Amino acid sequence: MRIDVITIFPEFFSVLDVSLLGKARRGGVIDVGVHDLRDFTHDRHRTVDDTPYGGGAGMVMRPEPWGEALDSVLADDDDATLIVPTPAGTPFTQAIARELAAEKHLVFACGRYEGIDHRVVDHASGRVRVRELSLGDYVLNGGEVAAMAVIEAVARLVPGVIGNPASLDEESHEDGLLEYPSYTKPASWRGLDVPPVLLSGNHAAIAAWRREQQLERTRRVRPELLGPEGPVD
Ligand code: 6GU
Repeated sequence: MRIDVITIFPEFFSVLDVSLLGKARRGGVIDVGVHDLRDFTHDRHRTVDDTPYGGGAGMVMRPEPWGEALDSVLADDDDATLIVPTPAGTPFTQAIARELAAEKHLVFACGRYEGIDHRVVDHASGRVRVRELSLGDYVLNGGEVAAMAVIEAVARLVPGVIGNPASLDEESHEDGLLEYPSYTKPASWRGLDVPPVLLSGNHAAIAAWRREQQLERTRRVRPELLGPEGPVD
C-alpha cells in the first residue's frame, strides 16, 4: 500500500518510523511519503491561509497550494482515495478501516485552522474517491493527529504488517462488541485473583465466560452498539 500525507507539519509524522509501522515501511509492505504543503506555495512567506469569505473567526487554507500538492501526489492515479480528516466528517469506524485496508493508495490532506477551502474537496471529488472522516465528537487543532490514528488503524489490517493475524480477530469492535478483560501471571496479585474459570482448562466454559463479559461490558459502557436486536456489525 502507498500512503501520502500532505501537511504543514511534516515533522509530526516522524513517529511513523517506530514500532510495527516502521517495520512495515522498512519491509516494503507500506510505502509512506510525507509532503510539506508550503513546498507548493510561490510567495516569499510561503502563505497557505487567508481570511474566510463571509467573515468569521480564524483562517481558511487557500486552495492553490492544495491543488498543486494533490496534482503532484495523485499524478495520473485515478484509483486513489483522498482522506480529509475533519470534525465535520463521517465517524471513522473499524468497518471503514477494513475498507481502506484493501486500497492501493491513500492520500491524507491534513488541514489546519478552520479548514481547507471547500473547492479543494469538490475538485478532487471529480478525480478520485474522497472521504471526509472524523475521529469523534471533539475538536483537534488540525488533521495531523487524526490522520495518524487512521493510518495506524488501517495499516495494522494490511496483510504482512502484524505478525500474528489471528490476534486481529478477537479485538474490540471486530465482532461489534467490546473486548473481554485479559489477565496473565501471577494468578493472585495484591489480593486480587484471576477469575477461576480462566484457570479451569475448560475451553467451552472460558469461551462462554468471555462472551458474557463482552456483552456485560458493551451493555454497561456502549449500549448503542448492541442496538434493539442485539450485536450488530
Ligand atoms: Cl478528523 N479533525 C479535527 N481537526 N478534529 C477532529 C477530528 C478530525 N476528529 C475529531 N476531532
